[in-house]
Amino acid sequence: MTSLPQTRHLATAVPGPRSQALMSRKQAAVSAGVATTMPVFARRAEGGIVEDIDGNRFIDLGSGIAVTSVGSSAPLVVDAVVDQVRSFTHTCFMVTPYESYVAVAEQLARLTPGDHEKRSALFNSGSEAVENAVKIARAFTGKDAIVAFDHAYHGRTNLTMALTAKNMPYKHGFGPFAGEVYRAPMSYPFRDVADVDGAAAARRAIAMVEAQVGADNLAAVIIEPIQGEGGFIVPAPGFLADVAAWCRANGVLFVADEVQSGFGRTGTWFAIEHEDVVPDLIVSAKGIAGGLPLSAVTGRAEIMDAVHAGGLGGTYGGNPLACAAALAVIETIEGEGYLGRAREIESVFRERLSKLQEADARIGDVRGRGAMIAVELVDPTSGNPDAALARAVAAYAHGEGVITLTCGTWGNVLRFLPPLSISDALLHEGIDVVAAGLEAAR
Ligand code: PLZ
Repeated sequence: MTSLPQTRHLATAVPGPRSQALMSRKQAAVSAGVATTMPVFARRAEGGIVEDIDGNRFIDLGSGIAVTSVGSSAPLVVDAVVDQVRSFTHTCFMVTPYESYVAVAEQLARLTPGDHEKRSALFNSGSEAVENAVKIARAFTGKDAIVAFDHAYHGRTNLTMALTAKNMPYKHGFGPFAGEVYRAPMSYPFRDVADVDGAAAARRAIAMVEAQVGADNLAAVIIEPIQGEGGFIVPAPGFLADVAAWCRANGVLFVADEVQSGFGRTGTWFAIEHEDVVPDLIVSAKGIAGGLPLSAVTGRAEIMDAVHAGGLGGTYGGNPLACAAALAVIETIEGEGYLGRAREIESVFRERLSKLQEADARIGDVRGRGAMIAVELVDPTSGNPDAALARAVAAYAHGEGVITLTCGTWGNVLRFLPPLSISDALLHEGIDVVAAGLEAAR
């Protein structure tokens, strides 16, 4: 197959006629509960480009929500999966195990923070891995309660909906939710008053947990080191370390949900490394397998081994195609120097977005790390979230051939999650379009 031209190209209006026709078929066949960000259907994707069925080529600033970090159909991933699919597609690791699952667990032990002995268990989705992290934490500690944070997103299954903060669209009408889940205040530098630094925000969260839950009842605290769906919120320096230290001192497990922030996206393998914190359990998914469904819980050996034999598993968890892909993703990230590339992408965004911010009071905040960067859009006079502006800029970008996503508790954050395989030229062009969208919305 010839490679996909790495250029933005509008062959038709967006959406084009083929996508419009497919959208009607979708409406007649797919649940209305499954909505799409973009009005177009994909045909191919590679590097920094997604091509639709009408021949439009979009600059990809989304990576399918932080999944195709090494690019879609990255060569090593394609080869590894093709080789595997010819050998066997599935045996079930719980029935007839295979080497690649073990090899992925070995790689996770090497790449996750901390030099203690580790074990992993593999699953299919981020939500499923988060659920299993909770199971493991409860089995090890013999305690029930779990603390999650304001603005958290941990998934759409029943237990992970309980952990997720935002009602619409994730929870609305779907209760009752799993019990023994408590919520603590997050460190949110842009919206916290000035004297709430990381240490103060940690004291605030810990005080709430001590008063309303109690360490003796608390199995684990789960947190995204950089919140994803909640608005790319980077907690103030020291917040994560102080919360983790309190957990350690009180027999509570510290669980890092790195489903979105992990696997090289922020310029380190895991975002928590920026804060020098070693979690007890760490959850990976999304970018781990280049688009094949795979997730993992990795943690201290004594915690992971506290579960009785047969207590963890699932038909497809650690599927051989997904494991082959994950090993190829790791090889690609290391071979291509993609951790460094993520940091370069951060500099490009920071420079451009900070310049835009200087001239535009609607850009309240520019934040994030590596190839996980966002702008929070506000009403310049009140500072209130401006979701309509975020929607308008995203819609403008979509129409001009750039895939952008929004996020945030109030929907007012434009987030950028390009594949690490994108070129600087495409990044700049994508940012140009976003800037034009901001101007058009004035
Ligand atoms: N934890 C931190 O970001 C998935 C969700 C998109 P799954 N985020 C994208 C949507 O609208 O469903 C996510 C995450 C964090 C857990 C999850 C859940 O991962 O693979 O979607 O189950």
